[in-house]
Amino acid sequence: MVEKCLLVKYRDFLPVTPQTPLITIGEGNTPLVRSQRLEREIGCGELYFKLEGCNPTGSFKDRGMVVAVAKAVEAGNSAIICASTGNTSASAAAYGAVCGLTVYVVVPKGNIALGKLAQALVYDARIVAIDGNFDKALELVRVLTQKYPIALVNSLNPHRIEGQKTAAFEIVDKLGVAPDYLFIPVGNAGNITAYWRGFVHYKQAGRSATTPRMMGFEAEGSAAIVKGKPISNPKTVASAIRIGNPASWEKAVAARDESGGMIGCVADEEILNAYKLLAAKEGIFGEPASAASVAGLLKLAHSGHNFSGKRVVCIITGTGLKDPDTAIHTAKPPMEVAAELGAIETLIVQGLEQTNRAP
Ligand code: AN7
Repeated sequence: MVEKCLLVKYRDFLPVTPQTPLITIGEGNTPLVRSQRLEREIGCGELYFKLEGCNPTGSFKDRGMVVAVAKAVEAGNSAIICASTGNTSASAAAYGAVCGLTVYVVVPKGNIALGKLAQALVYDARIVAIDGNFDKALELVRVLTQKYPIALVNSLNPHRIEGQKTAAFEIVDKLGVAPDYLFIPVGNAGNITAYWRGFVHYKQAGRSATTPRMMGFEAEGSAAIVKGKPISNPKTVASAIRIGNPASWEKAVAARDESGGMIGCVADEEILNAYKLLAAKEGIFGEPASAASVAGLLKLAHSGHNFSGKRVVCIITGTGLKDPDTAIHTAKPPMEVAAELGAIETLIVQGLEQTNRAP
């Protein structure tokens, strides 16, 4: 049986009308996997990872983009535009391609992960690389969409938030209840806004009795919400969340306060540590920005926060394959030897001895 597409499955909760084209490239229905090792180490009741990197373009953006693009087509638009740190542009380019739209993406020059640029290129978007950061790109794109008949598909577009809230529905549908805590990276703050809306709507519809505490994490060098002021030159290794003036700032703060959660920040070192742990201990290769959710959980657990008996979900927002540079620069290089049995055997014997010595 073919799975129902996102627009059909959650139709009652989405702005889908009889005129909305029911497009799909297989978005949504992503795995919610139980932790194999970190759950025990942290001492929480149940720990799950929501693998949003399993969406067709490799990030959660596809959930919102399918709705935003379908609505743009319904409204008669023939072009869409976004500013992006990379994932939004890849997603816009893919859904725009399916619908035969002209897609413009404005990105910070030299500052988006290689895999994301590769995607936008192959999906045939018109890529404009500016000498400025994401915040500047978004500012320019907002002005352009007021002057020209081009649909804005950043998360300022309310259809994006509507689509992205379906991830919260899937979590409740799979667990049978809402989790106690939801850990999520925060960049432009659209996704934390969307999840909160999803959990609230499901509670209102009688599908869950509770809502989770929303635990958002910014990167320390880009932590505008935590610091309480925009950051003109945001910095972090996690290029996806290198954003200094989040567009959904107030909505994220409302999600935090209404849910009894928090918005904190994690240093690059903590992000990279979580990025490697997630891969080496759980077999999950998320991109650095995605690891901010896990880094936030580890930070709280290490500072004595008690998660025992609690059900915790971490959102892994995008796949690590998008950012090969960070992977190669932070991991151990391959062992290079001659193409001879003896040379490889020596390495294997050394490795076995180390394993046997390990406690
Ligand atoms: C992997 O693509 O902003 O807080 O332009 O790609 O909703 O912005 C990406 C953001 C987290 C933060 N994880 O989500 C873009 C863009 C990944 C991301 C975020 C992004 P928001």
